[in-house]
Amino acid sequence: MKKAIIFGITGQDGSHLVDLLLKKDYHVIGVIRRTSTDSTPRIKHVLDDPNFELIQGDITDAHSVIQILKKHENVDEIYNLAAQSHVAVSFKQPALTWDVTGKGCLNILQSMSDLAMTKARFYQASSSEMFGSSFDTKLPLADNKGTQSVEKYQDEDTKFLPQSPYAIAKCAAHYMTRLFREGYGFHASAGILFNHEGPRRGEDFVTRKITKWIGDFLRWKTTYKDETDFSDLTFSEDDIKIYPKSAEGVLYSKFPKLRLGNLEAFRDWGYAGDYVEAMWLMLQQDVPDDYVICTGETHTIREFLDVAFKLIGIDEWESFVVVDKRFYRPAEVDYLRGSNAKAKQRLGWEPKHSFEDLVKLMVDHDS
Ligand code: NAP
Ligand code: F7E
Repeated sequence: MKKAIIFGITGQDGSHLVDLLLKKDYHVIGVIRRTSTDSTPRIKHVLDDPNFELIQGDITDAHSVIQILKKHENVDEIYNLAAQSHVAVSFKQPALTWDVTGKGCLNILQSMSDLAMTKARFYQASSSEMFGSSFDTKLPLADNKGTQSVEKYQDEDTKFLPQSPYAIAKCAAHYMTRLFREGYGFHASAGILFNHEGPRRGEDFVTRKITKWIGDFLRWKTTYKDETDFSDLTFSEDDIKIYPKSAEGVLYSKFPKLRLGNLEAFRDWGYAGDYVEAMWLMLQQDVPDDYVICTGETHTIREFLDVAFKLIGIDEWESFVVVDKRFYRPAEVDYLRGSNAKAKQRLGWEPKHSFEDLVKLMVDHDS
């Protein structure tokens, strides 16, 4: 039976990866940091699995990392998914982000080196945020009208121009992973993953913030009237109001509008369940390497709103949303669209869910 350690077990990806590895008959050790409230909701369903165990540790504490690895020196695979992963938060807490997202990776790699764990394979969760404002261009074949437009994309050869403390910390961890691979001969790979989402996504990332709001809004609406009829709503600057006919003693009820930041950025959004498969595949290769994992499609936040609101019967979402400058970032990543040609060719990996599937999955889950 193969054995794997997952740092970041309680996060979105950690929870999908443990599902995948248990299905593949691994024994999985999940590293969990001490928190004052329960951080296991995403992994509740595996806590009693005999092939799963939790161990306490924090990747910023090199001592705790080396003790964990020492206890499991014969481990086959180590996945580092632990991070302060919120880009906007990284502008407010840059030093913490550096310690967790950057140095945390070094703490694992250095421990592997100190313990001479040359057999263990290592995965680093790198990010499309490392590209920042950088992209390459290609000319696609002209369409049947002879029109040829330039396509912007990022792949493994695109240079990094990070735009946030988060992205800078990820670049450091990425280069450290490469150094341990090329300098010390470790089987260390980095997946440069573009945004991936799903029902287990943290509620302060834009996709889940939108679908969670939609679910809460529908539940509020149904309390008073039919959820599919929106003609009985009125709108003030910050709120949506309803005047119920039957609810006794209630003159009106109000629900806060959805407050978002920049709606113009483009993201290449995929489904998290598909992406953990790519992480595993990278560690099954004879030769370690770095891979871009993405769908190859890009959409703005406006387009996400279009699809999500249409699913609940609203064609014009503008009056339900407030653009709030508080959610703007000091520097934005305007355009992300990956090319997954290398992953397709070498790993045989492809995303299984379309953009529309993803939005529906999330709206259905939250409604
Ligand atoms: P996430 O939901 O934010 O999960 C992050 C995980 O890291 C959580 O389990 C968290 O534990 C843990 N963690 C934070 N600080 C830690 C520390 N000091 N010691 C040990 N563990 C710590 O992130 P995700 O979406 O699953 O992403 C997984 C990884 O992929 C992250 O490294 C992220 O930066 C990277 N990534 C994500 C995406 C994406 O679109 N999701 C794309 C590219 C790269 P708590 O539960 O205790 O907070
Ligand atoms: O923002 C805009 C925001 O926070 C996406 C992380 O998993 O993917 C994620 O980083 C876009 C940005 O994800 C709101 O300005 C508008 O343009 O959902 P996000 P992210 O920053 O792309 C990468 C690949 C990672 O590696 C990260 O770990 O949406 N946006 N309004 C908003 N974003 C948020 N969070 N909240 C808003 O209200």
